Amino acid sequence: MVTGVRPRIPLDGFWGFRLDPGNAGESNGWFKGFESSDHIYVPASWNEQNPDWDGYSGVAWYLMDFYVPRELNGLTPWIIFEGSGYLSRVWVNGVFIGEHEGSFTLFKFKIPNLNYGGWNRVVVKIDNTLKPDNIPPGEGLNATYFDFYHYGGIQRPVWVEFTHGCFIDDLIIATRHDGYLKVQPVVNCSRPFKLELSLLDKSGGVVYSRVVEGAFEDYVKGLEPWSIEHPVLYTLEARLITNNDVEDTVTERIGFRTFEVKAGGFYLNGESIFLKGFGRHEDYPIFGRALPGPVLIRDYYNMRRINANSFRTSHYPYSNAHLDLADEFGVLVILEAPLVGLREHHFSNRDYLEKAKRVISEMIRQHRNRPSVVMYSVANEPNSITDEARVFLGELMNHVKSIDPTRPVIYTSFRHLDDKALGLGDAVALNIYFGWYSDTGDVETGVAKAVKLIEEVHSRYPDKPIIITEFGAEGVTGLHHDPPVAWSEEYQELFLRRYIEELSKKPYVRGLHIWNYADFRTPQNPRRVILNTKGLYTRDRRPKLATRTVAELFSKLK
Ligand code: GCB
Repeated sequence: MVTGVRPRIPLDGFWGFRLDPGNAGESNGWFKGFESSDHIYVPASWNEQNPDWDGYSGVAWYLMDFYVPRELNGLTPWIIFEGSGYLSRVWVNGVFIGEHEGSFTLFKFKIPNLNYGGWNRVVVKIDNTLKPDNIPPGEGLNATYFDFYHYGGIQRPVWVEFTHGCFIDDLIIATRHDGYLKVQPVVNCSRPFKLELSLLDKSGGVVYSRVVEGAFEDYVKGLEPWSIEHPVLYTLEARLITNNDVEDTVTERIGFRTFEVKAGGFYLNGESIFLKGFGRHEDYPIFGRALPGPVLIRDYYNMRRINANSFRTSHYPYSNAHLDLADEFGVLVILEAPLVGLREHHFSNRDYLEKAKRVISEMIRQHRNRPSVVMYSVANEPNSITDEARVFLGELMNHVKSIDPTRPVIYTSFRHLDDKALGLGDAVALNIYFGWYSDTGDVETGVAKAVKLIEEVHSRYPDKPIIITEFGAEGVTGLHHDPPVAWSEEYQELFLRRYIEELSKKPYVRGLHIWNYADFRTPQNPRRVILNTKGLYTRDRRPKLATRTVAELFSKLK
């Protein structure tokens, strides 16, 4: 997503907060302001900031007062939420300005009534009630249709930003490693305008410039491609000119790279690449569904140490900061929509399909210019054993291609050979747990079943590479046992080692993503010890026994 070089007032910090279990705040006028002695930090989930809010998933209110300097008068103000929810309703100075559904995509509203040279009040009502037609769906905090904690709140940054009347709303950019560059500007302006574009290298030198009035494509000479080893980024700067005045300036960091899926596998810049890495989560003690900067940095260094080159944003699109670092570190990302836990009733529901398309559009719009994002996943483990499910997933995939034809698309399957949609993706993505959920305690039988399964899948879809998007076993940190029995760190190590050794022998398996990078919180459930402990690292990022093995095996996968 482009960043405006614009005046901006960050609203991160301590906000007023109040739970509203009876949903009475709106009729009592809380949108003008409310009495409360509770405090909360934004961005972060509310749950772990106070033990009393931990298991709360209903309505809650946020309030922040902010000062706007007089000099900004005459500009157009926007309030921008990078992610909050599940439902967010927003008022500024007592006036309702908009609402948004979904926790993981950016949204913004124009503010019609800002006080300049004075104080302003933003009030946000969040409703995090889990319902069967939410994205993702569920029926309560411990009755989710998915295996991660249903955190709530304003979980990503919030800010107020100012534009002129004419502004650059977006730049849709496509690149290839041979220097191909395509830019489609989306400009909001009713007057004649032109755009001055410059491409800058890391040191700020202009390597290409051009004046345009609309979309164009070109080849830029002398560029260094973006790759895993050398993730070279350039800054595309666009200035909007009307009557010789610069009305707006935006920038986007881009990289020149080509990613393709062919029968032989995945190709980055024309070279075959094995995707090794993880499914992950945004989950951290106290912060909830928000990873603080130092943890993100640690995560990327850990992934580098362990020789991973990729991850999937299971099971929702991650924050801008998270994915900015993927661009910087040269990590490939499968960007997954928050469509996890879909059941039969979703597939027959046209309104749900439209809602799913909307969230996919928002996700792609936000992250499509990133070199790190190489593939989309439209859903995780839909129960796709009916023709209706196949049609539904097919529509989602067509929707993706209609917005962004430059990237391959998959969904991840747990119904395997019973899955009616398996061949629809550009690659086949399987989540496999033989040796954990079945054949518990017997890794060899589990691995043998996994091998048999992929042989059968390959014989059905010989033209599609296979990526195992999940495989893993619980490993409770500090729990040791000889022989390796289920739940011990030794069992987890054995499970991962044998899966990687055997599955990587198949030439058509071109990706192995361990479930999961780190332990993460789950609903309360007899199969979970507060956390899902399939992490290779603990929730606070300490390594488990299996990390050394995985680092060594990953180093050999090419
Ligand atoms: C899966 C899900 C993932 C779970 C995992 C598990 O298949 O995709 O969300 O956390 O299994 O550990 O059961």
